[in-house]
Amino acid sequence: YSLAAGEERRRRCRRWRLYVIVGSEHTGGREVPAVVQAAIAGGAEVIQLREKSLSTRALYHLARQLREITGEAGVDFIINDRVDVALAVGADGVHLGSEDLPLPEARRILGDKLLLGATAHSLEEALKAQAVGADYLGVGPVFPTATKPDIPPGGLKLLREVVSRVSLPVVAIGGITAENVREVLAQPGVKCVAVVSAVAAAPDVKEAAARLKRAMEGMDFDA
Ligand code: TZP
Ligand code: MG
Repeated sequence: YSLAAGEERRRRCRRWRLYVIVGSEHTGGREVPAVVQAAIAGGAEVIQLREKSLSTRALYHLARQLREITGEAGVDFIINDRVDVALAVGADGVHLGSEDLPLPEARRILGDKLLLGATAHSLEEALKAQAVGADYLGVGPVFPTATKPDIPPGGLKLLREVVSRVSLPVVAIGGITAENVREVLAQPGVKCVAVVSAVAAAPDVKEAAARLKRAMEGMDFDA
């Protein structure tokens, strides 16, 4: 039964095309819930709340609001770093990196319904995350990005390596814009892109998300 639950979780992630990450440092002073509403109106299918410096209570209140908005829209809601807050607000999943709870511990706490995403900056990290139970992988940075300047970009080559060696759904991240999204999704097996600044920092958030979705039109997601 647990195998079937894992397959169901991965199936859910494979439907994603546009994954939008929001946090108050990236919205240019605008309210995060308003930015999330606009991103969903523009076509985001997954929202991740990524807050690195709010108090737990403030994060909880914000996450509750986003759970309400995403729930009404039928959009998946993922919380970065915080297994406890994800459970508290009934989020759909958690995204964890190498400095967060180990994936097996997170899975034990979360039960078999919630999605567990992991960050991979290299093929080695991707293989490791798959081995310890991730449901999807965020792979990048693909391109240079001011949002994560400390990690050297792996390029499309990193995506190709990971997709050829890993069976989990892959979410490409890092420096992705409407200008380069087609070359990212042209890599066989890459069906979803995650963006921070291209949507959350755009002057017109809804239009920025819609522009990314339009740029994806006609791509063969079954390949
Ligand atoms: N992980 C790898 S790159 C990145 C994260 C969180 C930041 C992506 O931000 P942007 O603005 O879409 O380049
Ligand atoms: Mg983290």
